Amino acid sequence: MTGVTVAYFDGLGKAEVIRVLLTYLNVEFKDVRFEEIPDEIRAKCSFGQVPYYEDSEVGSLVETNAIVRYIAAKYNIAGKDLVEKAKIDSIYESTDDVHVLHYQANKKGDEAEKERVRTVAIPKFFAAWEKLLSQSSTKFFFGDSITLADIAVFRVIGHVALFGYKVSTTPYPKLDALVNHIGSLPQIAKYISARKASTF
Ligand SMILES: N[C@@H](CCC(=O)N[C@@H](CS)C(=O)NCC(=O)O)C(=O)O
Repeated sequence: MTGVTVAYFDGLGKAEVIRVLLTYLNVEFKDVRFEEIPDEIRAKCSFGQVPYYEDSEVGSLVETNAIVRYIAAKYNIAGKDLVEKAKIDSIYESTDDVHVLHYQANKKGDEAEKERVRTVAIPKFFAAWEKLLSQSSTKFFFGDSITLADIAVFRVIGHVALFGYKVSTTPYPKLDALVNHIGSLPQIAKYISARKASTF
């Protein structure tokens, strides 16, 4: 087993955080996409679900958050010590909350609920991230380089914006600067501009 593979449905969904993370890290990966989970991939998915990840070290790995934590740890962007790791993990989980908020609101299809998510629920997370960034002496959540926290926040803001939850970062200057910084990294800018439209 050589190289890195990410396998998922042909959309952003749960795999996109993994793809964006690997892109940031300049890790080349085979981006396998399908309409139905192929039998040979399902057979390697312990719980019958994707995203599916593999590399020569871990072999097969499933569960989005486990994959993300593994990659972040492997490439040293998970935090420098126990406390920083926990804080980064906490921010990562908050991005999952935002992902779930937009997903559930769209699934429910209730316009008032969508409006509440767009104007109240998501901005609360933006304000919280801004506050955390304000406590940092750098433009990143922790230390003087990008960690999983920065990438995960960048990813989810761009992700929900594609599905009806475009919330401006302008009122949050540190968050705005972070998102612009990551978005202008050559590998990320290239990936985002080439990313094909997705319905989920
Ligand atoms: N907790 C899992 C959930 C994975 C999951 O629900 N995957 C869905 C797609 S988003 C799936 O594989 N559905 C197809 C199936 O269950 O057959 C994770 O985060 O990876």
